[in-house]
Amino acid sequence: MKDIIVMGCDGYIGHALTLRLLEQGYRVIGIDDFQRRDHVEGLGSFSAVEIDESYKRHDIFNKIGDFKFYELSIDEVACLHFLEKYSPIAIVNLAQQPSGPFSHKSQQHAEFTTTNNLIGTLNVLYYMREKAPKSQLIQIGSMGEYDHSAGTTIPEGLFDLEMEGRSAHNAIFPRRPGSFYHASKVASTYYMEAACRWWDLSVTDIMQGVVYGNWTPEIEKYNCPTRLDSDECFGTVVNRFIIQAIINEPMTIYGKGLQKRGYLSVHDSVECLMLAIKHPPQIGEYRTWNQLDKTLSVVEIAGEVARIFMDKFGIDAVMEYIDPPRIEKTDDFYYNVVTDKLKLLGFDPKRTIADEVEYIARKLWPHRKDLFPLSNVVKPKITWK
Ligand code: USQ
Repeated sequence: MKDIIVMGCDGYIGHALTLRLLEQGYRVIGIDDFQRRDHVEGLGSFSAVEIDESYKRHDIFNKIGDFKFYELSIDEVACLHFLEKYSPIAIVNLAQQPSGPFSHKSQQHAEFTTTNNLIGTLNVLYYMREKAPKSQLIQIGSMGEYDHSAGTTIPEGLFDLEMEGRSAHNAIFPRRPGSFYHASKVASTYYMEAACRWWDLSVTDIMQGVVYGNWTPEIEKYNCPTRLDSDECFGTVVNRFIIQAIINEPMTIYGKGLQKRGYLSVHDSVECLMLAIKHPPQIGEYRTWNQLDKTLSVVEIAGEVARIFMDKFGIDAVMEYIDPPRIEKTDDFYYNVVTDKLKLLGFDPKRTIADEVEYIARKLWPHRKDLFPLSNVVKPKITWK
């Protein structure tokens, strides 16, 4: 049986990945400190889709396959070193604090994000060097490490730089993080690339776009949903707009809403991670994939959510343009991302925004009254200033 360590197995993507891995016969060694549950509760929010307590999830996992769980924070020194009895073919790091707005809430939040994410990365790298040098690290980086509005095509991580008639091969494409959270991802990139050169480790650094949705076949089969947040920190924009429409709040478009990002469903995100597990890098290789399905502006997303609500349910989802709480370009800009590597491995996205809007709305509409308290948390209050 092949072992996979999933760091952050209780999170939004980690839960869905754990289900798929168990379903496909991998042994999953799950690690989590439940910080996502705590942080969302600390904001006065909750998952719009009701999720099981962790012990109940673990019961389900153990019925599907072989699941071991360790309650651990990834920034605890040498947190992984006792895992000697396992021989992971991959370690998937989904345990980073994932929110830009959360990292800008206060200096303490910026410090927490930096410590959790960077010391966490260092811990995995040292664990691999000592105990699992032939394993691969699959790190969830972010498309937001790059300058979204750079005005040039964004390659997959590395590119050839030409200056004054000379060229440098495999340079790391310039970074310009959009938040302290994204800056922690940028720093992780440099730590990992260096560790591959120094210690012959293997890393797939995934520059992932914004993830949305709630459906995977395993979630449906085992009736074991992943979370769906809508607060300003942990709700990503598509999920927020769906919940805002359900609770009769306007969809909050930041600034002009013309800013573009890459998007993909949680189903397709998990599918990409499975491709990384099944197609590992060479020993000593640091590689980057740009992981997204479609590029869209915020206004296009709001339009798509409104269209489905009107066509399928006859509901008028309202849009509101508000002062941008973040420092980001919200005008139109050139945004072209190379996404060849996953396509070459057969990545074939399955779930669209329209699919997920309809699926989530059908599921939540009968209980919408229980979601009304979320109107207290869907308006943005945190700013970058
Ligand atoms: N936005 C709105 N209205 C809202 C919420 C967001 O207009 O109510 C806008 C934001 O200003 C931004 C875009 O929608 O331009 C995406 O925002 P988001 O909150 O959905 O996503 P973001 O903060 O970029 O972060 C999310 C995940 C993060 C991941 C990142 C990928 O939280 O973990 O790294 O997506 S990326 O955006 O490509 O950097």
